[in-house]
Amino acid sequence: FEGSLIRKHEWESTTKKATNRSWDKIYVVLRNNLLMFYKDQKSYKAAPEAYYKNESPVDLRGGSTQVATDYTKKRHVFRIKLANGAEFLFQAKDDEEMAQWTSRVAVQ
Ligand code: I3P
Repeated sequence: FEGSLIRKHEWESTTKKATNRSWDKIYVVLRNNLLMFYKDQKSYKAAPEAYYKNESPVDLRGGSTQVATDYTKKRHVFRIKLANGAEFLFQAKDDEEMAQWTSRVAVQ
C-alpha cells in the first residue's frame, strides 16, 4: 500500500520532541511491517533504497495508530506511535484515504 501523505514528526522518543516539526509532503510505502518514506512516487520507483532524507524505514510492529482527534489544526489527520515511543502525524487527502491507511497500519 502506498501514497502521498503530509507528515509531521512529533516525537523522536517518549521524552524527546522531534527537532524538525514542519509538515512535509512525502510519498509513503507500507510493505510488510515497514513504513518507508520517499520524496515522491518518482523517486521511489527510480530507487526504492533512496529514502527521504536518508531516513531509515520505521518498524510498525508493537506500534499503534488512531485518528488524531486531539490535533485540530488540520483535517484527516491520523497518528502513528512506534514501539520506541516515536510519533508521527499524517494528513490524508480525505477521511476515506485516512481510513485506508489506519486499517492497514493497524494490522501490522
Ligand atoms: C514548525 C511548523 C509546524 C508547526 C510546528 C513548528 O516550524 O510551523 O507547522 O506545527 O509547531 O515548530 P518550522 O516549519 O519552522 O519547523 P503545527 O502546524 O502543528 O503548529 P510545534 O513546534 O508547536 O509542533
